[in-house]
Amino acid sequence: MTHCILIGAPVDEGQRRPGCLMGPAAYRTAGLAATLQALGHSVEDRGDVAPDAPGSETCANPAVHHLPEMIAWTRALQQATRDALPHGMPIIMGGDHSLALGTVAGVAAHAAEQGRPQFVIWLDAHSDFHTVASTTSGNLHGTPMAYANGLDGFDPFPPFPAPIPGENICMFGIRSVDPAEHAAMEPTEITVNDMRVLDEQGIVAPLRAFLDRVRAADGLLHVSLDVDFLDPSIAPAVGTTVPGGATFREAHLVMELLHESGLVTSLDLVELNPFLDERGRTARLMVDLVGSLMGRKVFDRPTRSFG
Ligand code: B3U
Ligand code: MN
Ligand code: MN
Repeated sequence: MTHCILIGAPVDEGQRRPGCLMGPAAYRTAGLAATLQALGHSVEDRGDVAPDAPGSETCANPAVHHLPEMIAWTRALQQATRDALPHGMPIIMGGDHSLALGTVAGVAAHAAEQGRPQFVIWLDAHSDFHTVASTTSGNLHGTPMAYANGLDGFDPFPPFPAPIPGENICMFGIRSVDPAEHAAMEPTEITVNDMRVLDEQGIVAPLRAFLDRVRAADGLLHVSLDVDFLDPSIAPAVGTTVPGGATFREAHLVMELLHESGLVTSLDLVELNPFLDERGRTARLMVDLVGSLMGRKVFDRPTRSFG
């Protein structure tokens, strides 16, 4: 049984399509808390994070928008995530993916305090490996992985508390990478399981290989689930749909394997834009995936056999 701590992060400023700020309300409406309770977990909803008033930071890249707002969110979400971790498993209900600038900073700070290594699984169509300096869209939801990996080019942001080494980062579902991100990832040890890898090897072998490393290192594991990891045919409520994503079964299998590992210590749910949804189906799918991550299954495999 896990104590689940729901944290609303209605962040909309990391991209240009309004609506992600309605995400936390959609997860509550779709029954996230009841789903967790039905699985035997306790749930505490800490409400929505409210950042301090933005400052007046600037940067050299003219494309970047909402920089002071993003810095304020990053500070507030780092604190909220860090505060929650000693008490249970934070589940951050976004909000666009820029919220991970703060949440991953929070988990990394906590892990450093515990003297344990931090690992991250990034489930996303995108690598989100731009810096504030390299982004051409100016959308800071495309930057949190580079921040977490300790790259330069985040000047106006607070320094990342304990940069996460590339060996501890694993990306799944990747199918859209900009040239600057590609160049920046080249020298790193990040495991990039793009769709080609998943088509050839499936989900199980690459995921188990990474989870074995987390277990061997006694690491903490943060999962960041972007709606666009999923194929747009099953998850339309996202601003940046990319064809060829994970199927319904692949996504549930990822979640089931993560549950079986017993290693997950924190979770982001990001990029849900309820304004683009079809009668709540994407919100409900995301809640169902959290159900699988937290232990919902048809039968317990080791004790059941029909063969
Ligand atoms: N890499 C592009 C596109 C993008 C990144 N994350 C999302 N879209 N959701 C960019 O704007 O940085
Ligand atoms: Mn993303
Ligand atoms: Mn994405």
